[in-house]
Amino acid sequence: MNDNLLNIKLEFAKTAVKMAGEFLKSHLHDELEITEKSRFDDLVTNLDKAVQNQIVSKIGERFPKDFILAEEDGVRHDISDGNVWVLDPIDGTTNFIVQRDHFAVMLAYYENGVGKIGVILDVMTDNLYWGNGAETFKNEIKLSLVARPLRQSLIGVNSYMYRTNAGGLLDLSRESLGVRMLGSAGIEFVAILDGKIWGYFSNLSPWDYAAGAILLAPFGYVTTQLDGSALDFDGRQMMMTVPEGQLSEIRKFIK
Ligand code: 2AM
Ligand code: CA
Ligand code: CA
Ligand code: CA
Repeated sequence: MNDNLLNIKLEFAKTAVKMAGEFLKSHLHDELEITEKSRFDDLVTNLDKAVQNQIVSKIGERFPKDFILAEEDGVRHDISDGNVWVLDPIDGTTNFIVQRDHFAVMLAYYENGVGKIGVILDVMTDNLYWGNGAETFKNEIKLSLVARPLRQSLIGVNSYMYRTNAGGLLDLSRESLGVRMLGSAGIEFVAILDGKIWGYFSNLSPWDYAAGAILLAPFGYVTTQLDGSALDFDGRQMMMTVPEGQLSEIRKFIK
């Protein structure tokens, strides 16, 4: 696709995500309708669905031939087939419900499985992270990032994987300064971009990592399964986002 149309789509994505953030902030003190999905700790609110519906309608109006893969209500399309928007309307729903903080709106755009646009909004700080896979910006500032050695870093982990040493994560963590668990994949990805954590290990669905993978790519980060193979952008999988240059260190522990 030509660059001009991609730029139009990038601006569209930034605007749609920013409007979703304003919408959420304007409803921050509403009483939420909370529904259980697979379990008591897998929740969705009326506002997750409202944001998804708003962004899905906007994509449909503006780019009617494009497809959508989104978390709620079974909006599914194969990432490898054509122009696909990937949406997580509220990432960190539990944080949203309990803390009213540390949640994100995430939108990505892929063409035949190749990441072209990633946008993550940290709603309560108003920081918008966006990029095209070659460059990443935080608001108007172009980011640069050089990963520290693991022994001088913190790592973001999924609590279940950490306590069960899934894939060797507990062993790897002993080579770091410690672990952090933020409760939102999006907030973990932007914490890497801000240099606060070195990498992230979790068990995620495609809408959880689609935007973050694109935003980290310019800095030599890879987002893969624990064994280094490609994520399938289909079901939930154990994954990692780590500096490619340090893979040999990681391989001593993560399998
Ligand atoms: P979500 O809030 O959009 O569901 C921490 O729980 C992170 O893992 C969040 O980014 C959350 O995204 C994601 N996650 C993925 N699958 C989940 C599940 N079944 N239950 C809770 N969180 C899940
Ligand atoms: Ca969810
Ligand atoms: Ca999510
Ligand atoms: Ca979500």
